[in-house]
Amino acid sequence: MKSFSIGLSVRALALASSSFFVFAGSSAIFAATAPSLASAPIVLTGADRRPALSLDGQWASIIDPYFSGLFSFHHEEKANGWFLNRKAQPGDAFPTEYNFATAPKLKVPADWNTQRPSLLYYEGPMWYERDFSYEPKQHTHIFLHIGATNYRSLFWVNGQKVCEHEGGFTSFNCDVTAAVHAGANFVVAAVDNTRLEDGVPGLETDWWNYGGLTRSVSLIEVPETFIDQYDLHLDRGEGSVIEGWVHVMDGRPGSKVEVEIPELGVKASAVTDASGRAAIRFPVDGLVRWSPQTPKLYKVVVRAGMDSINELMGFRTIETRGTEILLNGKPIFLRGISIQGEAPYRTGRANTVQDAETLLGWTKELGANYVRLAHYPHDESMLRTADRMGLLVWSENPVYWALDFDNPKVLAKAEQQLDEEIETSRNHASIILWSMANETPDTEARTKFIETLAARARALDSSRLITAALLVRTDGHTKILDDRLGKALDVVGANEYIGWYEGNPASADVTHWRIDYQKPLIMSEFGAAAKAGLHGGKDQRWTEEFQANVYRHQLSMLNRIPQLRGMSPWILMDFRSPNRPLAGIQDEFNRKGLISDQGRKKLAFFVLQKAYIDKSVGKPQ
Ligand code: GCB
Repeated sequence: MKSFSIGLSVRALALASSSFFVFAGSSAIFAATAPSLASAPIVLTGADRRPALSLDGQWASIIDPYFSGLFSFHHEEKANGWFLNRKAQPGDAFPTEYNFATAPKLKVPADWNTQRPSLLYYEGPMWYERDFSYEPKQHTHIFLHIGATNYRSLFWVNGQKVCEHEGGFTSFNCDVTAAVHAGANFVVAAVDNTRLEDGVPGLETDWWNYGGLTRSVSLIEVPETFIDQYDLHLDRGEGSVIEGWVHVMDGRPGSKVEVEIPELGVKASAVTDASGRAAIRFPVDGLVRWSPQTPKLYKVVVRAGMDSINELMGFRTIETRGTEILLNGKPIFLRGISIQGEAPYRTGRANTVQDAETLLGWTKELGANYVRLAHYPHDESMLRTADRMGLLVWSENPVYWALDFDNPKVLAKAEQQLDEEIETSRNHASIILWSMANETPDTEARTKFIETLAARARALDSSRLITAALLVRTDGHTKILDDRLGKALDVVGANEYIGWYEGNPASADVTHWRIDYQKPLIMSEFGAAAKAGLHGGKDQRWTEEFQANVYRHQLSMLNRIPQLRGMSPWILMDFRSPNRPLAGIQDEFNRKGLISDQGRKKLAFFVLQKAYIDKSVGKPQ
């Protein structure tokens, strides 16, 4: 059996030059531990469609602010760290100062912050441990699949290090084949949500830094030769042609790959090339194109040797023509809303199908056809639900505000997260836009940094549009969008807060816009804060009336921008943010939601709903 090396993975091939920085950049904390079977984690497209042994549930947990479970008093990495899950023995000549068996539990998947009051503000390392029993089969690879863990993490199985990862919002898979054995096993994770100057995102964000194993964890078993990634989408040309590729890991060149759509009666086959990739292209008759009106999903079976995946996919095209956005060849206006990955009602990180159904259900009720999933890749269940409900999606890389744009290590981290985002979610019909960044400063270093990301996203996926949420300048009553990054984008996004951070609601009436790019424009943010239930005059800040007033003036201003092709006001639901301490009003929540964190709709919800349902805002052309 061929060894399972990073050099063979699709992502790793692209990343070969930068992966050094990812791990080298993680400083001493991520130095190698012994014994180690660690290899770089890989992406498995459609991992959630594979049979899996769930490891969700209660995990033992130990808070370790000084990381003494991994480092000695002279800050050397311990060979007998807590990853050994040692049980003290009678007669031991030394004390064992931890015991996972008696440690308090934390739920997985979940952030730790909302599970215990003492953890609300915790930023630092946390240990997790879980026992599981397993019967490995011959000729299989076993992966530990982690939906997401914020921000850095190390994993050990039966005391052997299996992988490490940086980045809080993407899924990854660690090869644990050599570490798992028949019978009783245990997995230990050390998760550290310390914010880093050279992190992505960096030190400042306007959301809560939820730590932990925030998305589902499972074991996935695949044959020795298996499909790791695939990309199937509708060709933009005439007629209905599905094109893409399937990549087979550890297979011989010339291995057969099959793609079948039973409902359409089509089955296509191809063979892999030297890199393990098989190019796919086949015509389909009678295809119902995926759209918000007809979110048709087809069962798609992808096969290679002993391996097969049952996907559920929609097929549509997305492109621009001048200042228009065309969905399936027809101009569309994106009536949207921004959403943070905050769980409705219970707060904390959203990660269940029910969270997705609530958030996207409200979005549908608003009359929207589109969502901006800010400011990082959301849970897979949001994307599956958007596919099913017929909501178009803007998916975002967490390049937020100010990063250390001159630092090549930071670029490598942003590239790694972008790769993981695209390679994991590239088969969702709902996603039409890859957003590279949000509100970054217009400097040369920033522009070069994000242009590199945009080129990379295009190389990985040429079937979608590239965007970013840009800052705008003000000159008297004119708002100017001339950020140099605009050149690298297919669709320009702009954030503005007229009536909230500047001027009053009526300031929008006298505002003119100068957009220096002949490209479609999405107003990716505007809004105002209100505490649900607080009423007063329309000029009284924090009241529902004030917020609704900002929306009214904004909507009529937006209608005066000829190239506006969409909007995603800020934001669907209130979300936790430590930057928002105003007692009695904010109480550490960003209150710009149209709905409170407890599900209470504010007046502005109905203002926007009316505009969306009446289609009184935005025209496709
Ligand atoms: C912004 C940011 C967003 C903030 C929002 C606000 O421009 O993009 O992350 O939460 O403003 O509420 O200030």
